[in-house]
Amino acid sequence: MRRIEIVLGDITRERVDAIVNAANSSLLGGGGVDGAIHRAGGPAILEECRRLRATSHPNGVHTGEAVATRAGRLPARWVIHAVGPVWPGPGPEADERRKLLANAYRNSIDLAAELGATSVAMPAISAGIYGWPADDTAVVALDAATEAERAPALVRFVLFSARMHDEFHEAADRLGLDV
Ligand code: AR6
Repeated sequence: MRRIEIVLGDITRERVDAIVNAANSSLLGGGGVDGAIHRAGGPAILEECRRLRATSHPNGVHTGEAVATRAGRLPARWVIHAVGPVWPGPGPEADERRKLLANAYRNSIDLAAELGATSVAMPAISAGIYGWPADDTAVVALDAATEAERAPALVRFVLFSARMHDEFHEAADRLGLDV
């Protein structure tokens, strides 16, 4: 049985098998949750990201895809670096990029399952610096978590603000989810 949780908190403190990072395609760090994860986890995470760039991902990670590293000093075992799309503003381009956002959530959940994680914590991908509307990323995230073919037993959304936490709960209500 898959359980979905929605909590308010700092993802770097999560005691789960894997946490998801809202990264960028360079994998070389940034602000927001990416900056917080690298600060809290220490340089081992960036070293591994650099190794991935030097070997399997010379051109970076495409939007919608995800790769895993160990988690350095974090309580989690793995960090899954997912790349979400930048919000283009409303219109047909947003519909196209929404598929990439769904891929980012789905591929992260799938990779967590592939690693053998029984629990994964996820942030609101693209909803900060990349500007994606909070209500929309919440629906895409919860759809991905319910529809993923394989997933850890626990998928926990860890939201950093009361507003984002409320948006996820409202989306869960609209989708009729028991969270
Ligand atoms: N725990 C949980 N959520 C957090 C935390 C935290 N410690 N810190 C921030 N958030 P963002 P994006 C929330 O901007 O929009 C970086 O520079 C934040 O409030 O981190 O996908 C990357 O390198 C927001 O709701 O990611 C990329 O260049 C959510 O995490 C770019 O930003 C995502 O916000 C990615 O932008």
